[in-house]
Amino acid sequence: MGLTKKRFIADFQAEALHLFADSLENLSPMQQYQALAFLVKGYYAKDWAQTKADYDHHQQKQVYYFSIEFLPGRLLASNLLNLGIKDTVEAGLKQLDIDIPDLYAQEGDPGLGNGGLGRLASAFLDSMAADGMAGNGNGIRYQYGLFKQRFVDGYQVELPDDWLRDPYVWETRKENRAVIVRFGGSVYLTPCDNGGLEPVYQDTDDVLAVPYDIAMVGHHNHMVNTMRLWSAEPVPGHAHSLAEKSRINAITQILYPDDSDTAGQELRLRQEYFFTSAGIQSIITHYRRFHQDLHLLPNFVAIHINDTHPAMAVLELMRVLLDDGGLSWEEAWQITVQTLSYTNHTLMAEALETWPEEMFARLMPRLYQIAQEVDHRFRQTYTPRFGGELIQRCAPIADGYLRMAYLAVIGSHAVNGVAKIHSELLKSSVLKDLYTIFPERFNNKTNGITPRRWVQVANPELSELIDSAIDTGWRSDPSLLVPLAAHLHDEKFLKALHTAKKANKEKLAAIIFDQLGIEVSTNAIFDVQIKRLHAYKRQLLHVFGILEAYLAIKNGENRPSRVHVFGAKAAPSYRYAKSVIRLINAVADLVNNDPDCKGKLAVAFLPNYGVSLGERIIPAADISEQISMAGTEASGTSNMKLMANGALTLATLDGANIEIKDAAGEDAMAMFGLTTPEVAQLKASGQYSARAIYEADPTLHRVVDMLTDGTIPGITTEGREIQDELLVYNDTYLVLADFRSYVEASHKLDALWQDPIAWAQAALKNIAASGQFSADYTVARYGRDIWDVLPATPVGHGGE
Ligand code: CJB
Repeated sequence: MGLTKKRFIADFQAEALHLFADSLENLSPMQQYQALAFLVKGYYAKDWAQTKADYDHHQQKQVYYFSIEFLPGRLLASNLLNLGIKDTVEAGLKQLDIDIPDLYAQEGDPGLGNGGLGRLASAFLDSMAADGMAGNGNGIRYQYGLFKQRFVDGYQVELPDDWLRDPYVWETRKENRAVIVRFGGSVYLTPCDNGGLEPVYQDTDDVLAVPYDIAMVGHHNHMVNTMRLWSAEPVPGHAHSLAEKSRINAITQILYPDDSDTAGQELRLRQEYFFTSAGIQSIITHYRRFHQDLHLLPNFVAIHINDTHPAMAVLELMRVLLDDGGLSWEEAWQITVQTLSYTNHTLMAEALETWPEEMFARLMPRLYQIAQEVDHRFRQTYTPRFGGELIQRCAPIADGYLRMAYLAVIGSHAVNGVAKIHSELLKSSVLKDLYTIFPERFNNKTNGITPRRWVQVANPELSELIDSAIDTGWRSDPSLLVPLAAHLHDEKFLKALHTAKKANKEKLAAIIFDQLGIEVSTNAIFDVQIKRLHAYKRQLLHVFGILEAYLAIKNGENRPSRVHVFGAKAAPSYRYAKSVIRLINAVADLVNNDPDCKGKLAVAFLPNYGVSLGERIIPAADISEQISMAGTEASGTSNMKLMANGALTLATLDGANIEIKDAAGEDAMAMFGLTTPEVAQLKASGQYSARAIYEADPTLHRVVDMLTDGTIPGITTEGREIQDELLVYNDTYLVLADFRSYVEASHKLDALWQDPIAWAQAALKNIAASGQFSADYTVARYGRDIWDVLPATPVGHGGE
């Protein structure tokens, strides 16, 4: 977009006048932000309309990414970057004497997701736009996003995230595209004119689904895609009691704050049907504006099921094709399977959604009928070849429950995991039986991230340094980072890399001081673990590493100085996770207030981790902790973001860590711990004894004792609970088993730190190898292998 600084300033002043009837300098930073955001919205409006018109005109195949979570992050800076006007606008803001970081910080960060899954969905929308693929998001406009986290006396306290209190500039309400979603009531089939049967609905609860569209601006390509989020409202003209109205509004009121366990919650089931039905209906309505023949749907539409939450897309699409489209079962089924595809994000048993038949039938009676028929036909078709036992194990309905992951696999033509190891484990464990039946459907799509946000926007210091070494091509095609490795022996460059990191550490240190009152030395190693708090992610192992170092320091040992930075929210009902939060904060108090630790060891647990805080922490990290028990973390994506910013990964061979190792090289990171087969074998043997390890390792013994012996003040209950999990319940996630090798790997990094050039070389290897994890390539692979949608913009060489 050809914008001059002068023109921008004039536009900005005009927008301020238009919106607030005042001049820029009289506006609050929030008003200035709003004026700027509206202006930017105006800058891309034409492209947005044109992109939609072009898709329709060319009847390009469109992807619809259905996800119950999206975490887009703040959009102003990334929109400016994608429009190619960020430098110009910032120069203008500077001339106007506006504090740029403060202006960006005015924007709210929509927390419409819990963690990795939601962020991935948003990265994919960003990348589809960048690749020039016709990609749409379909989700929920929660009135309250994920809770805001505070710490009170070290405990997590959850506050509501009233993110719509200030108008959200980027959304556009599209009332003309609203659809009705029907819940409950009863349904029966009656003969219709064409000789078939048609369903008659009685006493249904109807809800109006109103879409809010948000632009997904492509990178330097004039393409603007759409994320469509649905809001539940009473149907105008229907007489609703107050209670009914509030029941309707409740559907899109809150995001469930548990990223893996919402089974059995009726409102959650309503949410799932709500956005799935609204999405499918609006897709079919749009399709029918251009096509008569529903058989051709898979040529023009790909619908992706992001985890099982939208898995009833299988049933809803069948319903529309059968009941509204008048197709036969066989025809409808073929179209459905060809149109749908499914990504699994976890092997954790509690995250594999199941719904009680009774609840499902009550809320969605017609879908339940269809589910029964799917189940019936599945059993009938495959039992002769695979035997009743196998079929019973993987049928969509069994033992009184609908099993959504199985339904998703049966109703999709493609099923993928999110890292190589995860995709293999799906085939050998949770989806083994369905893999036996449908081997050709299974494939891997390793996750990706968007370096535009995580490097270009979040880390300008590093970005400019990279430009100076290899020019700017990497900004559009991150695989072009590979030649950076030529600077491996360029001391000047390595020192500059160190300087850039240090500048980011200064900024993070200021935030740590500001929020926690802790002064940290930027000469220290910044050791970062940022992710949801889960037992399997083993923040506890990290804490044990800190306690090991604490004891060493108390013992007079000299270690390189470290600052441990945590960011993690716990599901409000997840007791163990909250105890670990309390523990981390208590250890922080212990260490940060001990004069012996001054300048040597510090712990900073920053509250309210999310996309925006991640943008501050990640550029400043020296070490990236990716320490889940092998075989539990599907992929991870903070591992990729941290690597791209030059952090060295301290990791188990789990998820995408394995692919990071293959890309960056084993000497550029520190691997440790039991491997997935070793974990499986140890568990299967029944020989694991956490207590025996505890008894045999004096340091570990001491560390575990510290949980309850009063060394760490204020954690009587929590310390006991955690200790019991280890010694009484025998340490489900093998923290004690991996402790020794974790500490050794960590010491290896300490040793490397003593040689700043060697450290910088390892950081450089990570940066140079990080381009392959760009989500631009990931979605291009989805397009090629699953959706049959090709990028319109060349995506470079990151493909497999
Ligand atoms: N994941 O964030 C979630 N929520 C879930 O319910 C299940 C999985 C995460 O998805 C990420 C994106 O695929 C993965 O990188 C991560 O390993 C997984 O835990």
